[in-house]
Amino acid sequence: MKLLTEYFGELKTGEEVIKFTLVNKNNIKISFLNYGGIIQEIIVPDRSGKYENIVLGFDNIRDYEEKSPYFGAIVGRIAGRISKAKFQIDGDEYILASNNGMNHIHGGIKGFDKVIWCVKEIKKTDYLGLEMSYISPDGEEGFPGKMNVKVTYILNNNNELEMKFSAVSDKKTIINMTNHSYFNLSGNLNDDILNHKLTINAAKVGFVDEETIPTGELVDVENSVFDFTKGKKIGLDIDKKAEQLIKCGGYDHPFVLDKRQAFSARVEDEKSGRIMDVITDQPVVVFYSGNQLGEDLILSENIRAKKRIGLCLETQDYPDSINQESFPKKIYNPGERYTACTKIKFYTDL
Ligand code: G6D
Repeated sequence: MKLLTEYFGELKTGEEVIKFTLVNKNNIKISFLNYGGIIQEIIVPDRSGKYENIVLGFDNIRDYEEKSPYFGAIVGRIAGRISKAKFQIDGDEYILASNNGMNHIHGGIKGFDKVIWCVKEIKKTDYLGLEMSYISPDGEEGFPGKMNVKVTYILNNNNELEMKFSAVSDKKTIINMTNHSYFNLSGNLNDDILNHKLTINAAKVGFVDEETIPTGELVDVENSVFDFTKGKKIGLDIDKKAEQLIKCGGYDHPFVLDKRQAFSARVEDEKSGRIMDVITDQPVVVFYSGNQLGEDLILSENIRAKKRIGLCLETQDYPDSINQESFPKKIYNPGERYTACTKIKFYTDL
């Protein structure tokens, strides 16, 4: 087990960005930045033992600052969209940044993805980790309450990455965090994700409107383009003339997870043999098929991005729940701790 640190660059503010790399006994390597708590690289083997990167990212800080569609980032205070960029708690209205049309997305102009996190290294015999902490001031991005936030990343020798989120505020508030990594198991982006076989253990999917705001409808997936219960290639139905897929240019939907299953989602790449299992304590996963990725982005290793070159499985609470009558909503009282945990296991089909 090794924990390496190296200088990665400087923000425009002059703040230093450090890259932390965790290496386990099987030589699985995961790199993180103190900027945005970003997962910058995940290096895992294919069935023949070839180690390659399986997440989208940049190799310089300026691109992360200026061009990133949340590559690998911690997202918060609220993952997803808040309709009309406002919400109420006990009759008080809170106005957020409208940074996605009329709506708010992913914590605002300077969400958790764009702050410097304080990093504490964790070194144990059978795992390594990083404890990242940030104090979000009262009113930051329009959200109430001074909030102590902590994200702990753990890499163990079972080739599992565990992500634990925790936050406590001194005022009544809302919080719903996730990690926004884009995965591509082909390795070094050799292929897009359309041949990846995806399983999502979810019987219902949330429909969205033309601004990708939930309509409040939770619809059975059975025999629909949203049915991933038995595993299917992402490319099988993605371009079908289904109204919801046309609206989002692919998948960009919240799936309500069936908690009785051993895993929440599984991604398999037949060609490389790589598999990843996602297990979460959160009720929802947003599957986003990288519909808006474009060829304007030059990624690490000088690879040009393209539509659907990466997929996101954003585990979280119900999106926009504070504004959705039909969704369970959670308002945190002062001192009440928010927690969320998602584990990703990397292995091959050998
Ligand atoms: C698009 O709608 C999608 C979001 O879900 C995603 O997080 C973002 O691109 C990066 O807006």
